[in-house]
Amino acid sequence: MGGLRRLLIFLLVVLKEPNMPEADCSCVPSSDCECPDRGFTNIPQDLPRSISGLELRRNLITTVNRPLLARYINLTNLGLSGNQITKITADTFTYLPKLKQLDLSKSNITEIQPGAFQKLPLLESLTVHSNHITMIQTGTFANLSRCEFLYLSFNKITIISSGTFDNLPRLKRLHLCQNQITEIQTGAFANYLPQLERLDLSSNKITIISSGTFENLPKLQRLYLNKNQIKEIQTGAFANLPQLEMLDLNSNKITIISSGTFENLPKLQRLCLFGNQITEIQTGAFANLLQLERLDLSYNKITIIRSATFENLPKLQTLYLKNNQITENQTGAIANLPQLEGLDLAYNQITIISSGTFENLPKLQGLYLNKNQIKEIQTGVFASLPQLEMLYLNSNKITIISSGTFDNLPRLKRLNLFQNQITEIQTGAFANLPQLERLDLSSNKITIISSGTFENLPKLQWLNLAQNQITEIQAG
Ligand SMILES: *[C@@H]1O[C@H](CO)[C@@H](O)[C@H](O)[C@H]1NC(C)=O
Ligand SMILES: *[C@@H]1O[C@H](CO)[C@@H](O)[C@H](O)[C@H]1NC(C)=O
Ligand SMILES: *[C@@H]1O[C@H](CO)[C@@H](O)[C@H](O)[C@H]1NC(C)=O
Ligand SMILES: CC(=O)N[C@H]1CO[C@H](CO)[C@@H](O)[C@@H]1O
Repeated sequence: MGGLRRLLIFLLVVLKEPNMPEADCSCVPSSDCECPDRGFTNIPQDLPRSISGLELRRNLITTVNRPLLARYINLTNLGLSGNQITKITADTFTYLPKLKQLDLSKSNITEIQPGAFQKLPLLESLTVHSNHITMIQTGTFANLSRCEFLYLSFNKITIISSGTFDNLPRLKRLHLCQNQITEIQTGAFANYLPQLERLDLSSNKITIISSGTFENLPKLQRLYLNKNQIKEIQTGAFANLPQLEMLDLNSNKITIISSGTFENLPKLQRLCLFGNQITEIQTGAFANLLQLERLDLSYNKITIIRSATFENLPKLQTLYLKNNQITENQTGAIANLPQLEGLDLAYNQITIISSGTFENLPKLQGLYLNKNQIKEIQTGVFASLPQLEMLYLNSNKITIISSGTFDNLPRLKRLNLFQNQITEIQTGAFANLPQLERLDLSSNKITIISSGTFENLPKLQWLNLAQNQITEIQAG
């Protein structure tokens, strides 16, 4: 090892080009020069011509142009992040035909002239995030036939004109988040982005998604539209995205989910709609999402769940409906979901749980009904939940626990009933819960604990009866 090392050092000395002051950079000829944080105001002109990498991040460089780069024709990596370059003119990089990675982030750039990146046939990654770019002129990214990664986040772009991203045959990721985009022109992404897998448009000011916007993106897997101001999604907006797995529409201003909105998304696994203003979900809105595993509708203004709303979702595992205004249920609204494991209905206005509400949920493990207005639980409501382990009914208005309410829950481990108005627990109410470990009945109005109330709970580890009005505990 030591011998090899000595040989390498010897070679480095031999290979070192003559008369190279190296401007404080640490260089390996034919390889890389590392010159971050050196206070350079210009691109140094005294480094080995043979280098393939030049890292100049966090200097004070204001100008980059063709003559200044002409010396380093073998560069494959050029890092100019964190400088003070304001403008990239046409042909700046045309003497760097081998360039694969170009980083121009955090450099105060306001303008990129069309042609700036032309004649970079091998460029794979172009990083321009965190600048002050307001506009992308058509043709700016033309001829980047090998480009796979294009990062334009954290700029001030307002419009995506049609043609902007035409003809990027290898592009896999396009990041446009944290800009000020209000408008996406028709065809902006439509003309030949055959490899695009990820498109991030989050944290912008988009108000409408027109039909056809995401047409012709045969490989798109993830589409981020969260944190915009989307009010309207036109029919067909997401049509023809055969590979889409994740669609994030969180934190927008959507009020209605029309039927057909998510049609033709055969691979969709995750659909995020939390933090909108949805009051209505039309029947069939989620129809035919055969691969959907996770649907988040929490923090909306939904008042009613119509039956058949969640029909035909054979793979759905988690359904979040918390923090809505659901008062009414229709029998069967959340029934028949063979893979559902988690159902969160907390923080709603539900008053009655009718029998049949949770029918045919053979895999349900967690059911959250806390912070509602539940007064009545009809018998048999929880009767067909063979896998249920957690049942949260706390912070409701339950007055009586009838016998039979929790029958047939062979896996239940945790039952939360605290902060209700329970005065009565009927005999046998907890009689068939062989796996119950935790039972919280605190903050109720229980006065009597009848003998046999907690009989037959072989796994019970923790029972909370604090803050009640218990005056009598019967023997046994
Ligand atoms: C650039 O690379 C080529 C091919 O490896 C080599 O022949 C040429 O000498 C290099 N140019 C410089 C200036 O080092
Ligand atoms: C960025 O450019 C603006 C003018 O466009 C200038 O006022 C500001 O000082 C520059 N910031 C840096 C860090 O160079
Ligand atoms: C670059 O793209 C433009 C416009 O798409 C085209 O006219 C031109 O022929 C291309 N040049 C090269 C070298 O591919
Ligand atoms: C609270 C409430 O509206 N519950 C309803 C649930 O669904 C059944 C059947 O449609 C109604 O009878 C309940 O009134």
